[in-house]
Amino acid sequence: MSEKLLVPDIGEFEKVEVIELLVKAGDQIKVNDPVITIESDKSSVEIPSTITGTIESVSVKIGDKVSKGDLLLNILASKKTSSEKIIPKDTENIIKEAESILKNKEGNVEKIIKSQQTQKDQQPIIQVVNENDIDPLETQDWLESLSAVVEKDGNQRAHFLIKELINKAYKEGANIPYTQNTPYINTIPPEAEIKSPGDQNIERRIRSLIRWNAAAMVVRANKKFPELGGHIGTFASAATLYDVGMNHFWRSKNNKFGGDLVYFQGHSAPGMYARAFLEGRLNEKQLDSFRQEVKPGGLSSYPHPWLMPKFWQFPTVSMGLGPMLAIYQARYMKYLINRGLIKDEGRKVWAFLGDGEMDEPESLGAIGLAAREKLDNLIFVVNCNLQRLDGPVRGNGKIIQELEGSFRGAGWNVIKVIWGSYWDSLIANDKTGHLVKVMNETVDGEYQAMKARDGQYVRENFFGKYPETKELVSSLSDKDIWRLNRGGHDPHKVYAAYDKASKNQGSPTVILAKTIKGYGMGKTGESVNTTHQTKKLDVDDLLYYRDRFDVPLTDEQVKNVEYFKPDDKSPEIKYIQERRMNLGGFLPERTTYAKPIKAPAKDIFDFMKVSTGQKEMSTTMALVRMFTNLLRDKNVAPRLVPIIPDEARTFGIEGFFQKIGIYAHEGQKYEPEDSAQLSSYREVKSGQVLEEGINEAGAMSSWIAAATAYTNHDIEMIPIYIFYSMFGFQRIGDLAWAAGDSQARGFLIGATAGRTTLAGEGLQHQDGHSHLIAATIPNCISYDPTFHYELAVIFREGLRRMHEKNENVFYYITTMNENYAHPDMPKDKNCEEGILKGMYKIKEFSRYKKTKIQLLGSGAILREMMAAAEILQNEYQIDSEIWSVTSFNELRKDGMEVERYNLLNPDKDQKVSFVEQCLGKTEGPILAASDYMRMNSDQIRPYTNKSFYSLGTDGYGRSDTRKNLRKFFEVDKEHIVVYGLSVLAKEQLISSKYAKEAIKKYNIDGNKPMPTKL
Ligand SMILES: Cc1ncc(C[n+]2csc(CCOP(=O)(O)OP(=O)(O)O)c2C)c(N)n1
Ligand SMILES: [Mg+2]
Repeated sequence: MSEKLLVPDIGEFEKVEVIELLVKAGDQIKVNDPVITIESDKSSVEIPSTITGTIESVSVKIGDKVSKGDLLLNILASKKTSSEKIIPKDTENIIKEAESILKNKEGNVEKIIKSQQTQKDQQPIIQVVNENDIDPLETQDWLESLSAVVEKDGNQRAHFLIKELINKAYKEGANIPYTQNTPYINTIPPEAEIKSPGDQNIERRIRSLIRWNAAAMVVRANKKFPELGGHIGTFASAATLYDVGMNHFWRSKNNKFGGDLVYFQGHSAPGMYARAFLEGRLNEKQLDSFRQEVKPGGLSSYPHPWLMPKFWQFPTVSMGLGPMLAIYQARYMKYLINRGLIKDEGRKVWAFLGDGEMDEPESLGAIGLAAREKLDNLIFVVNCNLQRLDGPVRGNGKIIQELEGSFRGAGWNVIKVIWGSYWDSLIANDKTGHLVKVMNETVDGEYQAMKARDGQYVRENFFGKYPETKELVSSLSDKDIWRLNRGGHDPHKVYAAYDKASKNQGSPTVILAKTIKGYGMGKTGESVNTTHQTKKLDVDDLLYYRDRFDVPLTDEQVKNVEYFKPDDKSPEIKYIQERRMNLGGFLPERTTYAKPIKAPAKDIFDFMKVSTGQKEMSTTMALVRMFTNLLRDKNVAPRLVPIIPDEARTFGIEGFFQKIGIYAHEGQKYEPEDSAQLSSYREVKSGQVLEEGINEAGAMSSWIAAATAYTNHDIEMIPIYIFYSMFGFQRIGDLAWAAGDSQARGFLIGATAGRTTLAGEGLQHQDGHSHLIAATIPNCISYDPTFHYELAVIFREGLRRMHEKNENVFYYITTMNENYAHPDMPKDKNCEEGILKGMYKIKEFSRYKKTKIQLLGSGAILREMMAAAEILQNEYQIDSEIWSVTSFNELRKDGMEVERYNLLNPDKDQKVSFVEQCLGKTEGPILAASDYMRMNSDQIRPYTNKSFYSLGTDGYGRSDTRKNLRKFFEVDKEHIVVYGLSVLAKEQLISSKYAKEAIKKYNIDGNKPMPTKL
């Protein structure tokens, strides 16, 4: 039966141009195959078929303008498709998911019953009632009823009743929020702890050696060169947290398994090196080159993949970035799984964070996303040693309780590991609840001070607070009291927490582990405010440290600060090796087995190398057209990861919503308001677009995860993050730096770029410096193209270098929203090379052969240069050569290198910079301009011997028309003419009267202050 394919609802657009016909009469097509591409002045989008069959006739041609309801194709339908409502592809998945949820629910009931049974055996924790209690007897009644419920029906029932009571109270008007906190005790009661299968004695010995060697490497480095620095106290507090993970939980990448991903706390790096030393991965010489990296083979101060590319996986030392990067890493892992690109092997992302670090806004900034996305592959371990660099994290409060509230409120599974095993019996004997009361009441400042003193002090100031607690420890000696350990130093408690965290389903987990900063460092270094800075230990401290951890070294060896590594055949080394082999290999370790992606054939970009004729478009739109084409390349298409922070419509890429879908782990549970439209908002579990919301830091973290998938998941991906250029480097600069360190590969697109090109948005939005910030990152390659063919050449080369040749660079490309016609790509064979190196000659005016000027224009301002050149020729008989500068940054890099070579090789043939190769033999001075600060073009000033002048957009942006803005910043064609004439006069090539006349002619006010002052 013959059916008609009509233009669907395309939103507010009408009379939209057909720019591509993707099918012809006689073709077989299926539902969803794209048939034509249409383009409005803002965006281009493919129209898919809703009919399967053979095309009888095509009713439109390129250049036609179409609106909703117009006829596109007549199709001989092979199935009755059009009249049936198309069932979205995902429906089947949704049904399957629903079924599996139902199944799980059944299983959950059993689990709940089981957990109720185990809970039954647990001791209820009795809390002492508040001092403000007006009726203690009534309180006692309620508490006893509750205890009876716990005993008879278990915790779940008790919890249910409490919740009902709260609801009731709320309805009756008592709307005081229910606390997010639990008492200041461990989340896992002793009876529910899963026991470690490890040999505790041997593990303690190994841990002691790691502690010793970690401290020794810092002390030795600082003995040699006191300027080197380093940290001892942080790892001392975290050794058990790392060791339990290393011995029992963290699985390495190997040929059978993708590996867990661990973000180590930056300044605990010495501990990781010390373990690698025992594992035989590093030798003494390498330990001795800690923080001395200039000679090859040194160990970097902190985790830096750039400096130790086979060891470190994640740069974490700029605090606050690790937590965000880990969350987005876990989310990206699920993305790859849901898109079917990697297997679901139950891999985990672990992130180690300091309690002080949690004050960074970024640290908590993305925890809501982690819960929303149900990232049960994510485990945070916050080492709560109660101290940061200067002093207590929360002297007057309790960091663990505060973090518990924040994480629980966000929907995380919270496991508190506060007290060690020695406390178990005391807590069990706390029949009156006064011990928990003291624990709740004591603030972190006091907890810290206690560990800087001794057992007697703790007896008096902690247990001495109430007669009941004093009595509780009456039979313990001061030494016994001192031995009461903190949860984070107890391998049993840590094991139980890790085990529970690893098995948690449906939410991310945070482990809040209480420890002591500088644990074991004695009087000078333990729990004192200066612990963080301690990098030298004197002989007495070292002897104490040795004795504290029973390190088998003689006094002499201690005095020499010798490392200790047992014989390879010793039980310790055998154990450590065996544990790691059981877990698949060593960690951290950075490898990649990703296959390169073949760059698309050149012809995929051919359409961008021919003139657009009369048609005007922005480079942003040209980019979107290019993406649409790339999505037709079978190698590239599945690997593209478009990332957008809520600006798809700004950049005209909302067509991707339907075409490749927005990633949503739960699919789409609602029918979108615009479901009838072609670019309707489509969320899907296997969606390709990462729509991050108004969240540039999150979007950048996603980009980093995708841009390093080649090493973390052994799959090469092509992330393209498109943002308002002003909210790029300036906003997320430190993450971009971390991306460079991580050896990220991918594209950053600074759209709506330029100080005068984005006209109406004003000061906050107009970027005149992102290229300069981009230039600070050594492996970031940046371009400011003007025409669509430049963009095509740059993009293809980026794909080739990064994703085919696996160079560890990333690209920053600015695109604009100014519409103009794009010319043919010049036929000159050197054009392509010039585009990539940073400049090429685009036009020459040589009618008069008297006076000449070299005009260099970049991005949006190139067209002003071209217009000015025409005026100079026609009205002033000045010839010119116009150069399109695609990258001042790349030209500068070349210039620096050439200059350096020449200075270091004064006796050899001197090289010539690319700038000089282009301009050296040309006539006349140079006038350069871009839509960025003068500093941008000034970058190449040293690399040419010619006179050089620059124009730019220094100063704050403001809103106005493009024309007025360019006039204000003096980068419009009239100013270029005036400045050009003035430059020629200054160089004594023409009389100054021409410039003077032009100033008058164009109404230029010579007394106007610099735009930087306005
Ligand atoms: C963004 C940032 N600011 C400052 C620092 C310097 N710094 C390194 S460690 C540290 C204190 C860390 O305290 P905490 O997070 O509690 O870790 P701990 O050493 O106590 O485990 C500071 C201020 C940094 N690395 N990164
Ligand atoms: Mg701390």
